[in-house]
Amino acid sequence: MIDTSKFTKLLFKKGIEFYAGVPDSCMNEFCNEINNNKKIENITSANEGSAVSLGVGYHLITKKIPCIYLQNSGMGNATDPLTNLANPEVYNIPMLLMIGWRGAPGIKDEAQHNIQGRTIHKILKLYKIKYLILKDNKDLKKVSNLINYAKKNSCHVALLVKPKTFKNVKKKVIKNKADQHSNISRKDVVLSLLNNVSKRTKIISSVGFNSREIFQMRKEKKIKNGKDFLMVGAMGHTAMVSLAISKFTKESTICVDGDGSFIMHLGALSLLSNHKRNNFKYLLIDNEAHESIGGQPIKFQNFNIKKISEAMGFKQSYYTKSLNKLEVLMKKFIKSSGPSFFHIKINSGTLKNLVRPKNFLEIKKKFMN
Ligand SMILES: Cc1ncc(C[n+]2csc(CCOP(=O)(O)OP(=O)(O)O)c2C)c(N)n1
Repeated sequence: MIDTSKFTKLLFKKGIEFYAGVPDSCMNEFCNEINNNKKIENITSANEGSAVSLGVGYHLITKKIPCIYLQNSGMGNATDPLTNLANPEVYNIPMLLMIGWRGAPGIKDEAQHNIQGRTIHKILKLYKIKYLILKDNKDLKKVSNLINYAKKNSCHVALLVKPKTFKNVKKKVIKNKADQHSNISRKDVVLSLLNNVSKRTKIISSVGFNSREIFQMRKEKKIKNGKDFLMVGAMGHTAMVSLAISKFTKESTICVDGDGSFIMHLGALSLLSNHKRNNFKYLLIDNEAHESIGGQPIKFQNFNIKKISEAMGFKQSYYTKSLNKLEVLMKKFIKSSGPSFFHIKINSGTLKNLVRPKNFLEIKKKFMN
């Protein structure tokens, strides 16, 4: 294991003072450490491509090396600015990439991580990015050399981080801000949704706790209303899967998204202005965090979601953070002629012994029948 504090001190000493990325469970302790340190600038970005681009801008104006962190599932998002802009054959922008290695060979993980898990190190090789697999404190010297190499050659270098590489670091912010604002749990939302939709309603839910709680509550409570398509990957794409479904069915189609997933490809929702489907509903479950990968905060400061939803072409927009209003508003939202948007603030936490959907082909078959 790596001493997280020693590791971040080393990066700082090497002149790496700017951090941007999308958090990952393999990097949770590292994110806690940089968030706890007020001297460090850390931007939780909407997606991994945005993080790389922030790094490009940072280097252009400061000449310093940024650190960009991501889960390997986000490599696709990062690839465009990495290969087509920052690459040594184009603008040659030095960068330290820290990549959470889900599905690494020899470590049992969920099926959706298999392909990236098997190939990420090969992709780095093909991109000619020198990398190191972080294991323990003995690697700190090698990390230092790798950063020197990036500086000398003005190129990208990468650290591959398997689960449980970093030692535990406590978050300084003990309570999620959302806790102070809402008395609604995700379970309240899921049950209210499943109990009120019609039998044939299509429900498409985002990767993270939303899909897992829907899967679990439907099983436990034996709820037959609605048909679910559970996204276990493709974070940020829930809305577009849903929009296409709503276009080719008359049934009510409800996209259930997390706040992290909502911002990841927010621009895509602007398509709604050209494809106004009155059966399209968007339910935003907002806990102000990437909760399912460790709870790193998401801050929507001065970001008026209601106004944005209206500008995007939603005809109806609802909001609540109060359990008393949830059921009434959920019924209105479900009955409304859309496109409709329902923004629900929830508190943090999830179900006990939360299970994971596994039988994907069965899920697809049930949804399509
Ligand atoms: C492209 C991509 N980047 C990162 C991840 C890792 N990841 C899985 S779930 C998640 C957090 C999702 O946040 P949110 O939508 O708010 O849902 P919550 O975790 O709070 O349930 C992240 C970052 C991923 N699966 N895909």
